Amino acid sequence: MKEQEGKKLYSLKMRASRAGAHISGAERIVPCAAVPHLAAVMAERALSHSKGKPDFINIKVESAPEPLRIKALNVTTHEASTPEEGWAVARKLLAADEIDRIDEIIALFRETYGMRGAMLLDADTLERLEPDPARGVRATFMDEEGSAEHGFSAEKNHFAEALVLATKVANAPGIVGEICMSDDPGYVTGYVASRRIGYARITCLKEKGDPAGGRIFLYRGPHEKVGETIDYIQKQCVLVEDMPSRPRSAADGGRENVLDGLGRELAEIHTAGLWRTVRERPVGLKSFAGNDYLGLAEDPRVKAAACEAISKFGAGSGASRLVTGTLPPHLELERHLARFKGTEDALVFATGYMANLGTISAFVGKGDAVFSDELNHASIVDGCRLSKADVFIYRHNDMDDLAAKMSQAGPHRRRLAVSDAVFSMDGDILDLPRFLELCRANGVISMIDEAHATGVMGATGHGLCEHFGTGHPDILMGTLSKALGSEGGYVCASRTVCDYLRNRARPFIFSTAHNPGSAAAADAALAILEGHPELARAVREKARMFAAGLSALGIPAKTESAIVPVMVGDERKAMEIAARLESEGFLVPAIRYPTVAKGAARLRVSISAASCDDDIRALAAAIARIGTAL
Ligand code: WAQ
Ligand code: MG
Repeated sequence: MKEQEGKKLYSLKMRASRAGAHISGAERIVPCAAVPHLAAVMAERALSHSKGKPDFINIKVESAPEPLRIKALNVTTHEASTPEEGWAVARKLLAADEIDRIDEIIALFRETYGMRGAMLLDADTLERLEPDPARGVRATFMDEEGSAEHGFSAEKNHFAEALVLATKVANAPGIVGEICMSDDPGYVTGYVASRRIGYARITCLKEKGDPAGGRIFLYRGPHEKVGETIDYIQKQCVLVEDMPSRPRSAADGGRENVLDGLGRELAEIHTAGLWRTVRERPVGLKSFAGNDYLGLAEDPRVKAAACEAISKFGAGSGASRLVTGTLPPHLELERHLARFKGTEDALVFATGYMANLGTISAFVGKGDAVFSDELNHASIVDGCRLSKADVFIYRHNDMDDLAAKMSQAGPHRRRLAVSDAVFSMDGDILDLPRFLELCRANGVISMIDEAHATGVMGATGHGLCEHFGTGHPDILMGTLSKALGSEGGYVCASRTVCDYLRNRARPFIFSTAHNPGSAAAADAALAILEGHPELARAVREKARMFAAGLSALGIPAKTESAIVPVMVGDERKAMEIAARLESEGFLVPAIRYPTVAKGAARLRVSISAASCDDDIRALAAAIARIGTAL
């Protein structure tokens, strides 16, 4: 019973417009279970159309009538390099189909431009038969058989959609032919079709960039019966079987064919509640979402430093660091980072991800060993994978397990242990003293990632070594994109380590140098942090206050840094809470697999020195209220 229900067919029709002008439309017929994902894909298609953002999107879901299953028309492709050549091909094909007044019909074609539907024309007398000539006749209730299993793409597949329509219409009573040209300015392939011709693609019917497009259905038969034809075209549900794979022509190179299957995977992602979209950051919300822990990304001094460096040195650095990309802001920043962290030398990468990828893969390789915390950031995980070293993953922050793994590991040339200093999705901190001690005792290179520690941990924001009062690890990595308000990654270490990276870290060697504006901005932020050592303590204090407030309201939360995870578990529930918080004016991200384990979804609240105490209290109250109600 339940299964039957899941298979019941629905028609989904999407229509998007702006100021009343049509932008995009689509229809699919799918089983009940595929409806939610498809509705999302349709909305996405509407929102990303090349004609611009719609102000109105209508997605209509209705139960589909009993379908007729019809085999797809036979497809042929006719190459044409100009519209003239293309229309000559169309004439020849239609002539072979006993349509005589072809030139007059083609002359009428331009009258269909701008119509939402197709012109329905008596093939012999050229009378127009559609009840509403301004709108035309619209074919609906049609799709490929099994389209849900093939998956959907937010991109329009002109060929497949047109072949479905042409197959349905060619099988309508009295229809003897069809002519079609897309109104998509970028799509110049059109077609003529009938049961006899099949689906004949013509690779050029108009110039690229031309927004003209239209359709004619040709009818032959008694006019009293045209109503049946229109009914069939508009209401009969048709599923087209045996759709060919995407045609390979000079125009599309078979590209869509190669990408079949991606849509199915996306549908699975959606069904699991793991669908992700890129969206513009909403404005006007109280943000507890980013990593700008000290509010320095918005600081006028930091912004001015970036602008000044860009006007002096250019918008891009123009080459890799080792060629001609090294500019004064890079060297200044590296000097200051080394001084700030108390190391001999420092090296800046274009991103934190690259710093981890490049450093780990430079230090260990085949035959080496790397020990990595199970909750380390993806860039560390990817660095370990790229290195081809044997990877030993130890339980989160469990130094006994790390010790055990170190003694289990066989003879390796070089060994490296790497850990986040502050864990980005949990907000807890590495047991650095024991970590360093284990590395020292076992002859293992130590590396920590201070992405979320710099500017936050330690009495004056110098990081985890200051917090614990320990010495440095061999490799101290961090980012410029969090408390330092800019972007990029860095390694602070001995001269030897940094020289080694300059010669061996491929992301450093083969990336264009870090943007000079970003370098100067980070440098300015670092100067502010050095001038205001109280900022780090302030942000941690606020985060502790938030966690305590939440706990007092019955939602357990704790933190040692600026990050406060609020555990939810279920992915959809986490998304729902985040959406409700947003409607109350708070921006808080829901974090799901693969960023965290499946079933360990959470809200990730990040506190900034710029967050005000009233907002922090209000957020705790809102989370407690929404979380308890759900
Ligand atoms: N029913 C009737 N007419 C329609 C419909 C419909 N459901 N949808 C569109 N039209 C009319 C309308 O006047 C449009 O301006 C015109 O057809 C063109 O529609 O094998 O994309 O959706 O690669 O822009 C041909 C593919 C693509 C050739 C055609 O048409 C190939 C296309 P569009
Ligand atoms: Mg179109």
